[in-house]
Amino acid sequence: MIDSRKGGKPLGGALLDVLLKRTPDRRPMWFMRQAGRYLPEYRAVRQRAGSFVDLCYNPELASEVTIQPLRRYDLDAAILFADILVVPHAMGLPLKFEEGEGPVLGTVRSLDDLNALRPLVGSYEVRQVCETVRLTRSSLAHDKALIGFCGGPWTVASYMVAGGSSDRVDAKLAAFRRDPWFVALIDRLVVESIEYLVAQAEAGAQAVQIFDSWAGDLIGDQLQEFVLDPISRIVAGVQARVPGLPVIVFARGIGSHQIKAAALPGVNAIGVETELGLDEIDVNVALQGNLDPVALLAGEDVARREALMVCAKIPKERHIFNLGHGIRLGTDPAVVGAVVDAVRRSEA
Ligand code: 1CP
Repeated sequence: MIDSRKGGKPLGGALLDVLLKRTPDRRPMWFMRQAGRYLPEYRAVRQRAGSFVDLCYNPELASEVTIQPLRRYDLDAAILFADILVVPHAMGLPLKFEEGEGPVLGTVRSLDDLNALRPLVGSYEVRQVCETVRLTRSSLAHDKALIGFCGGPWTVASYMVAGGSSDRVDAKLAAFRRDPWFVALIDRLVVESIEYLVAQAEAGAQAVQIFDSWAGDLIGDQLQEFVLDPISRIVAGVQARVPGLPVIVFARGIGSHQIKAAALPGVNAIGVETELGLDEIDVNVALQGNLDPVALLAGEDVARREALMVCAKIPKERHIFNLGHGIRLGTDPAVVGAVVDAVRRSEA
């Protein structure tokens, strides 16, 4: 899949070029949370779908919102529209999103809770998500990459322990104590995440990103054991079954430890948080990031200036332009467009 060619160009365009260390014809660019409530066309589809969860499992509508940002902007990649909490949901935990309050998820706080979960393979949820991947791939232009994703085990576990968004203190406590149920939960999430990413790749995702948004909670042995080792096992497990599948690791907030994330075998790029300059780390893989999403709230002039400063730090051969975290609610779509145009013009 990743090497098939059409029109003389490799499938997947500039994004896959940078991930696979080929020379891209332009700086690849996409935005975390590029589909979402800041776009009026997203809000319209979301209303038709009913709830956010209904939208995630409606392949026609999920595929539509996956593609919407590429209709508006000259981007290089679409990211599958789903959520990191699809994994625990597909394992049997109830999930809903309360308006304005974020996710409400069933909890896992013991070995009994963990053992009650089912494997996600073959679940309704995963079948629907994979159908979204197939539909989206079949309607995307050949030079646009389709990115699949899952959450990092630490981040997903933190939601499972708390039953939703939290300060992650209960998960941290379990990590410090190495509670056997928590260690087993992380191991289980490694296994299920491998299955989930392999299913997405087989359905047509050409690269995958692991979102460990709360990785910066941990340091030292805990960072190694609950963030870096599990991610490393996922990368190895996925690439054993889908050889050469490019992987982007977004372990947000780990600062100088990004060097360790970049050195994990099989990793093709790391996503870097806004707080760390792209010229402050010396690694052998591509860097993705890291415009501050807050800069997009500051108007077109500021956003353009900051975006060009990010690009000035790194050549396009090693860079995937993105934000340091997701687009914020309240972002003006015109400002996103101004950033895309500025990055494109700077290379002309
Ligand atoms: O319709 C809506 O308004 C719901 C808002 C929304 C959206 C658009 C949520 C709720 N999730 C998503 C989609 C989503 N989530 C995508 C796909 C589309 C894209 O990027 O364009 C992805 C990759 C995610 C990943 C995700 N979900 C993360 C990791 C990335 C990050 O932002 O740190 C996390 C932590 C979640 C959990 C989540 N999903 C949604 C909410 C409100 C939350 C909780 C966030 C928190 O605890 O702060």
